[in-house]
Amino acid sequence: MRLTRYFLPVLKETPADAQIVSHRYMLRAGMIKQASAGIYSWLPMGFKVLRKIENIVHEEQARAGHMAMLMPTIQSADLWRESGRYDAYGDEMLRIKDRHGRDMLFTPTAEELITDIFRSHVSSYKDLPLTMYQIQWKFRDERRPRFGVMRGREFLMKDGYNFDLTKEDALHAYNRHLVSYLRTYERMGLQAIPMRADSGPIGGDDTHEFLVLAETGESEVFYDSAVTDLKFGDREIDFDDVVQCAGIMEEFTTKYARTDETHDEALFNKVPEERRKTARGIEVGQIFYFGTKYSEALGATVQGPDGKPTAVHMGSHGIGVSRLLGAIIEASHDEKGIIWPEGVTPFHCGIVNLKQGDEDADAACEALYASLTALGLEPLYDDRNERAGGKFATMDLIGLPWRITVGPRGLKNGVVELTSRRTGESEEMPPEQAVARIADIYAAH
Ligand code: 5CA
Repeated sequence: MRLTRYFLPVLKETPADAQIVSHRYMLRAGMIKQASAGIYSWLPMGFKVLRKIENIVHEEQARAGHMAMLMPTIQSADLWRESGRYDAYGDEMLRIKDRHGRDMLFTPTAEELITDIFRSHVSSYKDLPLTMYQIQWKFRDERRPRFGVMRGREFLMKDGYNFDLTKEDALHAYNRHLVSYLRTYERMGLQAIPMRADSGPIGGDDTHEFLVLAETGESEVFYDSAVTDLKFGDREIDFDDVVQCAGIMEEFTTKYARTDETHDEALFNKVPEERRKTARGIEVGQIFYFGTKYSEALGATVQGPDGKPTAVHMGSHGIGVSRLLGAIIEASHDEKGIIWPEGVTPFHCGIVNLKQGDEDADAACEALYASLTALGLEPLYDDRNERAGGKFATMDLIGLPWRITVGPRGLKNGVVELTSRRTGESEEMPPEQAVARIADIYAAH
């Protein structure tokens, strides 16, 4: 992409109403624009990162054996009356009437609808286990929408639902989700720590939230600092392997890590003092096991091996897809702007032409652009007729992890400069070598 053709409405001024850094940078980098309180338009660069995050979620869900599907955002109130949540959900639910006066709502989550699909089509235990998920917009009329995409009213969520014959099977589904989420977040360059949490309006006893540590997080968290040493890495996982998934679950959830909702001072005090940490965190996902709460309310039963009708055991599992953009920026930025992790960056690298209009510089930039593109990479070429300082400031703000700087002086010596956004370190090398280095870096992502 050439910057002169791209819609990147960068703001020079820091928006006054944005209180946290991710919100400020998302506005300044022209990624989002508020449409009304807690509701945003996603401009091309913001949308590109959103798509990258979605793709990682889809790939990791497929790896765990879960099926993608899509349910409507506008749902009839009838099902929610059946489950008892139409009233219980309170003011967070946006209620709508259609032209016939029928009660509809904008979905805040989808346990009811998926359970209805299940009860209409599945009647035997032989069709279990079953896990389906969607990535779909949700609406919650939050009392205080704030911090940009972090606490929106409209937000994009991955919500997955498992149906199992027994509690034991459903707990395997719970562990499987936990394991798959660990890998999902790591691919986005994040450490998200599973913490024992409270289930709120979703219900159930077993629930973990995934928290990214950040000063601006809305949750207060208490943890044993040893949890931050745990890395998921490149493990080979067989997601059907009950023992392996349970083992990883144990590894990542045994050490003390809780949100304020479930914090237990006496237990926490058993952690050696120097490892006892209090911090703030951003909740980027939550998994639930709630047994037969919805299957009993909505009559989702299957014929069990004994021939008797059995209510299925369920869980639901969410990832805050749009919130993740904010969380990633909170975890990875400096005073100049965003620093995208390679896994989610909107463009793989920037090309900065120090002297637009110089024949050699222009030709070298075009050649770099063509070679990177031919390798399946997406460069963003700053081909504007602007001062070098302005070009660097834009690149630093939008946070592409790598920058190739091309100028007539370097070209006389046959070199361009490759700069890491994270470390600020630069290295001179021939253009072909810069291309090869960038290709190598992304081969691992
Ligand atoms: N049905 C379950 C799991 S599918 C559910 O709704 N879980 S949730 O309420 O925990 O939401 C899942 C994730 O969505 C949260 O962990 C959070 O990351 C994200 N989320 C929740 N509310 C908002 C909001 N107002 N703005 C942005 N993201 C949100």
